[in-house]
Amino acid sequence: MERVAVCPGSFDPITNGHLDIIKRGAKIFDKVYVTVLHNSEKSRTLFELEERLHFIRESTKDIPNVVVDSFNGLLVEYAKSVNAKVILRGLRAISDFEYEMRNAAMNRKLNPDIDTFFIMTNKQYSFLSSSIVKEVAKYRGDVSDLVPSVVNDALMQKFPK
Ligand code: COD
Repeated sequence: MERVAVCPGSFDPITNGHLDIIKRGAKIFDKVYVTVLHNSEKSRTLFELEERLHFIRESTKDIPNVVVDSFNGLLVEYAKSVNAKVILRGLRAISDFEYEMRNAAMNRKLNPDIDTFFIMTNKQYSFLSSSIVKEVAKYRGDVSDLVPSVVNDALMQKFPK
């Protein structure tokens, strides 16, 4: 049976930390759906859904078993619709743990057939988040080694010198 995982997130925008988790996940699972969850309650994003999808597609185009997608609704419903039994998440620090534990417990309650699988961050990305990238880019700091080049270009356009 094909081992299918969903790597869900907001990806506003995708960073090298996300990409590291996606690449490592793609070595473990037969297929990884990298899916942007875009529920309207979520706070406003810097990039539109289509832009975020474009950045992920560009950054993962060399990984054949990655599929880029989007969904509005419950993550477990999406996972079921693509036959995924695993939700793949990255863990950075203890500060991630509580939030991830809560989500994993709720998802398991909603669908006990689906498990959450965590990959520890690569230590070079342990401080990296989409939020910190946006904040630094807003004040024209250099984030070029923290995000894929397509994202760096878009940030430079959004926040010109
Ligand atoms: N190193 C390693 N991993 C990282 C790094 C890094 N530097 N940065 C981020 N990550 C990981 C995150 O820990 C996460 O696992 C993943 O990458 C995606 O990160 P984000 O920030 O883009 O994703 P979130 O946390 O905004 O995603 C939240 C969801 C959209 C998955 C969640 O809100 C959701 O499931 N929404 C759908 C509604 C639903 O089903 N709710 C019930 C679930 S409780």
